[in-house]
Amino acid sequence: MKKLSIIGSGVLLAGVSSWAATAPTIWFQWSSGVGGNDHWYGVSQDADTWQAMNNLAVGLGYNLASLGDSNEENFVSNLVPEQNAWIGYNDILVEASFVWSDGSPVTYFNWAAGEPNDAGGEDATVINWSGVSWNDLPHDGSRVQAIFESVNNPAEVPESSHAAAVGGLAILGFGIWRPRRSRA
Ligand SMILES: [Ca+2]
Ligand SMILES: [Ca+2]
Repeated sequence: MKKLSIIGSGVLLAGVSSWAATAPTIWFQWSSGVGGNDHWYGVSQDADTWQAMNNLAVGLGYNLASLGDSNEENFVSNLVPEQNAWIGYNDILVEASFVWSDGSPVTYFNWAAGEPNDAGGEDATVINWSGVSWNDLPHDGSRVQAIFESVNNPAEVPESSHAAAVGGLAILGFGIWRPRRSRA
């Protein structure tokens, strides 16, 4: 009996530890050459709550994706084929009044039949629900991957930071070099 309960907690812990709000490692530009807005989009590596994903995005200087029309949704949907994923659309502040977390005007939505239903209190939105529609889910309960959107490519290191990093390495190299010389 005791052994069984230990195995049970081990499984539970393994499950919990797999949730993490993680930044994308690859970003894709929806280029103006194909009718896009030149913004960059990326998918979280792991699944977590809408709230955790939104906090991560804001902390890193971008946002959960906001979708202005079906073309933008098609582009984003193809980054996570057939998987539910968070976007910025939410009614956390005022029930039944959905807004984009990045402040974009609401010009488009694509709810599945019967959604949003706020079932038991649902204030955040996933895409690719039952095909390619949207569903509202609990923003601090359900855990899926998230799609982020950034005006600039977050993977690119700004020139000023790059110069500072190179300068720092040069100083470090000099500091290591000198003691060796003085001992010789
Ligand atoms: Ca709601
Ligand atoms: Ca729902």
